[in-house]
Amino acid sequence: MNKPLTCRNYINGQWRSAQSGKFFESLNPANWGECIANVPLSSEADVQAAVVAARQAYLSWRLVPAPVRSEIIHQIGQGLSSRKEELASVMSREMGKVLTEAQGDVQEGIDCAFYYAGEGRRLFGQTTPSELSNKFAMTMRMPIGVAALITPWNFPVAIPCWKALPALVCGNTIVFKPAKDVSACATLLTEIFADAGVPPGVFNLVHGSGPEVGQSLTTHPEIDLVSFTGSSQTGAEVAAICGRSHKRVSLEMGGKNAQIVMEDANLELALEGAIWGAFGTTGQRCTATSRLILHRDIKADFTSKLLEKTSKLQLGAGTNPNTDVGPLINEAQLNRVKHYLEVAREEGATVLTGGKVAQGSGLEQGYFFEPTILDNVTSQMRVAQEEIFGPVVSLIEVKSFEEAIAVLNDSRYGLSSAVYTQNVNRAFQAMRDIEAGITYINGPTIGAEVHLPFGGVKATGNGHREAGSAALDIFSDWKTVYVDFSGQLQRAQIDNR
Ligand code: TXE
Repeated sequence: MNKPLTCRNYINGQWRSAQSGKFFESLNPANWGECIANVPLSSEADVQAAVVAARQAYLSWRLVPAPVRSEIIHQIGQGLSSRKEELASVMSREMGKVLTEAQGDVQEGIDCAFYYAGEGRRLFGQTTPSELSNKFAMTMRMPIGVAALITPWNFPVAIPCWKALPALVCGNTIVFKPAKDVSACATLLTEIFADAGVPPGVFNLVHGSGPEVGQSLTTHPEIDLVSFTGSSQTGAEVAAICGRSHKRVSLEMGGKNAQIVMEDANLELALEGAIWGAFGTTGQRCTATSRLILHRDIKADFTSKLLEKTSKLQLGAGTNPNTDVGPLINEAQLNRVKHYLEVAREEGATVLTGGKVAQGSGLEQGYFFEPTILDNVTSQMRVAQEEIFGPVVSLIEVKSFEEAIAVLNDSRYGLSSAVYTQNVNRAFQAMRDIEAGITYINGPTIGAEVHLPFGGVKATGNGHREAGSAALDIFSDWKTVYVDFSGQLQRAQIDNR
């Protein structure tokens, strides 16, 4: 067992304890007897210090040329690369995900760093003709100010990088509040930012709870922008607070993602996609496959093969190289999944496999739940409508392609979607008719790449997109500039008519 890490807040370039002097523990979800980190339990006073530092640092950071900001972001990419194995190992122990997935999480941060490092030499605006003579017109991206980044536990490096790196390249300063369950990961990430040469006050870390630290940030008058990923319920509260104080807010919330398998699909491919989509990261991805919409002609065959593959999945600690499915993040999440199994049974769904807390050697002190397949699910059931966020997938039978699309769209969420078909016409119809931010053809619902926009429609988000150049629209404002070199007053829409 490793010695617990002692975490600190990082404010104005200094590592500090919380002003309360209190700590909480971040525990290993695969073995709750292991403390991964002792973490400061911060309060409003710590948030205040961080916001003051970020506000002060903004005055100079916004004037650093973007290509110079980029060089620091490039160093962050180098730092992440050189500490990838260490970060992944801590992540696997602290958050529970399988080591290879944890490496993928860090890799996403690295990719993101090199992408936004390049962006510093672009940040393109537009030049366009003016309608008046001897007048010049253009647009420029301007930073917003101090950004609060509120992040969940399921992607401890990738999600903070998705937010922090475009925020930095655009010239904003940051107060970062990670989820309590991944405080050690957030600490290592912050060390990498500091070692890369991010100036004091530009990137600040405050550990603590959502209601205390998170809410102090969303209500703080000196925070200009909040970028949030988490539950729909908390997202709605964050948006309401930001709306009242005219803060910009980007929200990335839940999903109820579906994979359609048509009768003409390559079934082996669709099976592999279903297993990875439903049970990868123990179903704790916002893009996880939680509904499998199966054409009736292949349903029986597909289901028996799915059961066979599922029975082979190994549960265990993410650090064990033989593990396929790790633990859930904490007791609350385990109770949530257990609750949804009760709901499923009450609603008349059939539990084909799983459906209970996992027992067995090595699983006694962890939040393990068996990979679960629910059959006879209809679109109206709560298990087909609400985000479960665990290793649970519901099978829904359909008779036609049109019905499959209708069932997929019968959701308040619209994040990711997948269609397995060999029919090119159906593939293009699906791209056009599915109500989701992301559609995969012949691939699972998970697998986002950092240079493409990420986000959803309907109740999944509020219209913003993370990653790629789309994220720049969250972290910058357009300024439109007119330069009149005619030496006289020229009235648009009037003098040239
Ligand atoms: O999320 P919360 P939780 C969904 C998933 C999961 C459920 C609950 O369904 O089962 O949410 O997870 C901070 N003001 N997702 O409880 O509470 C909090 O400290 C400001 C989907 O972990 O939304 C954390 O940093 N901030 C999601 C972050 O918000 C507050 C990933 C998210 O926590 C706050 C995670 C407040 N009042 C959960 N209350 C995805 N889209 O991937 C909490 N926070």
